[in-house]
This record gives sequence, structure tokens and C-alpha cells, in this order.
Amino acid sequence: MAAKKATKKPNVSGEELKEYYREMLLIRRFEEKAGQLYGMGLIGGFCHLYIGQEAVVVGLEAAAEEGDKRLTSYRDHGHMLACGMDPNGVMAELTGREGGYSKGKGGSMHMFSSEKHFYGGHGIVGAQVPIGAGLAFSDKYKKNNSVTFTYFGDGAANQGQVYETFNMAALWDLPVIFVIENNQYAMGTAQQRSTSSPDIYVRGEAFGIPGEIVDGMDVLAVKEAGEKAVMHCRAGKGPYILEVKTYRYRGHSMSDPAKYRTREEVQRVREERDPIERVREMLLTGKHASEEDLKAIDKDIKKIVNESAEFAKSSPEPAVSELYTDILA
Ligand SMILES: Cc1ncc(C[n+]2csc(CCOP(=O)(O)OP(=O)(O)O)c2C)c(N)n1
Ligand SMILES: [Mg+2]
Repeated sequence: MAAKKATKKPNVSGEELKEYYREMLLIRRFEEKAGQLYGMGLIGGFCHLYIGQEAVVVGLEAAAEEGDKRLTSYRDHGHMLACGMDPNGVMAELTGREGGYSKGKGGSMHMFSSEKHFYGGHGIVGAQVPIGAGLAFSDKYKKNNSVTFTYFGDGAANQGQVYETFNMAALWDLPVIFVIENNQYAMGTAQQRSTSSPDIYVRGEAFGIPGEIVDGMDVLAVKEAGEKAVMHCRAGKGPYILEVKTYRYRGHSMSDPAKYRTREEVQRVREERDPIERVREMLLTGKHASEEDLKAIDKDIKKIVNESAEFAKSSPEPAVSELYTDILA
């Protein structure tokens, strides 16, 4: 049973590092923009931001190959952008417009892309976990060597259906990577108030599922752990658990009063562990990029994000007739 922390850095080129910087920055700026649009009343309903956790999904996507699948909870915009979904379609969905991925009828928590193998977007805590094992079952059945990244939170890890899924996934050696995005809080409840052990991945031991802890603020550590997990799954050895220790900077959702933690706690993580700053430093000190290069990337990202907001605002609301389409009765 592997129980070691992933510390060794994988070798990546300056170009790859720059790409991870770009992808993490896209998620952060996109979500900051979504936060603004929410404040302006252009986004309604639930909206859960991923800011702070960017290295998790970017690192794991770097370990994925075409055909691999992914699905997650309601905190899902980062996953969509990282797997290559179009920022315009995501922003238009957030604002409930026709040009959105679910034609404006799903909103933040309910977007899908079969083209990018993104299976949601799930508002019910833990609901995506058995679905992820189901997708992995289909891949195993078809013998296509794909893996499914099934993301869920520390809070979701206390759901019963997670353990029913662990059992089946282990029993049938399903190619599924369970990614526990441990951001230390489930809404306003700190992990130590809800969870019996400081590490969650150890629960896999009861089912014979190996796992490990990963520093989720370090995109390279995440990528390396992801590659190991992917290799395990593709070799037909069954599921793997990655417990990625991360942190969300924003509230649980846009309506979070944030009374359960201090500002200083958040500020400390931002200053000492920020995943984007970390890569920025590496790029500069390793001379893979100059300040000018990084400014050009920032500018490019800003343009993409602004365009997505413009696209969203100019896309019409869904027609009334759409109320009766895509409905399962
Ligand atoms: C079955 C169910 N119970 C409760 C809720 C309300 N709820 C929404 S998010 C959440 C916390 C989940 O926390 P975690 O799994 O750590 O994910 P995070 O929000 O930190 O990403 C709860 C209890 C829900 N949506 N579904
Ligand atoms: Mg959490």
C-alpha cells in the first residue's frame, strides 16, 4: 500500500511550465470575472468559485490523454476550462444564455461536454462518485484503456455512496482515479470538525485501493502523482486515490458569510502557498520566461476572459419554447 507523499519533481520543459501557468491563470481570471458578473446580477442561482485550487485540475489534466474522462461537483468551472471547454460557452451558461453549454438552462452546476469527455457538474454532494465508477466500468468493458478522473471534496468523502463505490471499483478493478480535493472545508465546517481522521485517502486501504497525499498547491507534484495514478489504472490494477491538499480562497459559494475562518488564515495561504505565484517564480528564476513574457500571457488571458463576458452578455436568453426541450419525463 503506497502511503508516501509525492515530493520528487518531475522534469518538465519551460514551455510546459508556461502552459500550466497560462491554464491556471485562465481559471483564476475567468472566475474573478464570473464573481464580478455575479455581483452585477448577471449570474443568478448558485456559483461556487475554484480560486486557490487551480493547480489540482491543471496538474491532473497534464497527466490525462485523449479519451480520458472527468467529472466533479458543483465547483466545476476550473475543470471545464482545464479540459479545453470553450470559455465563451461556459460564461454564457453561467449567465443563463442560449450560447451556453446547456443552452442557458443548466447554469454553473450543470454543464457537460461529450466532446471533451466532461460529465458534469453535480449539485448533490458525492453523486458524481458512483457515476465516475460507471464511466470507468464502460471503459473497461470496451477495453479502450481510458481512465476516469472522479473529483470530490473532503466533505463529500463522508458520504456513504463513496464507500459503496470504492467497494465495486476495487472488486472490478475499474480504471478510476478518485481525486479527493481536500480544501479543508465543507461549506462552513472545518475538516477536523467533520472528519474522523486527518487524512482521508487511508480509507481506501479497507478496500485494497492504494492512494497518497499530494501537495495541491504545487502543479508539478500534482502532475507527477497523476501520472503514477494513471499508469496504475492503465495497467489494469484498478482504482487509485489521490488526496490532494488544497485551499479555496473564496467563500463556499457567492453567498457565504465566511465567519468560520479568519482573514489572516486565507491571507497566509495566498502569500505563502499560492499555486500560480509558485510557477511564476519558477519561470522567472529558471529563466524560462521574462517579466515581459508573463505580461504578454496575462494580457492574452484578460482578452479571452473579457471576450467570454462580452459573448455571454450578447447571447440571447433561451426561447420560451426551450422550456419543453431536453426534458426527461
Ligand atoms: C447530499 C447533499 N447534502 C448536502 C448538500 C449541501 N452541500 C452543498 S456543498 C456541501 C459541502 C461539501 O463540501 P466538500 O465536499 O468539501 O466540497 P467543497 O465545497 O469544499 O468543494 C454541502 C453540505 C448537498 N448539496 N447535497
Ligand atoms: Mg471541501
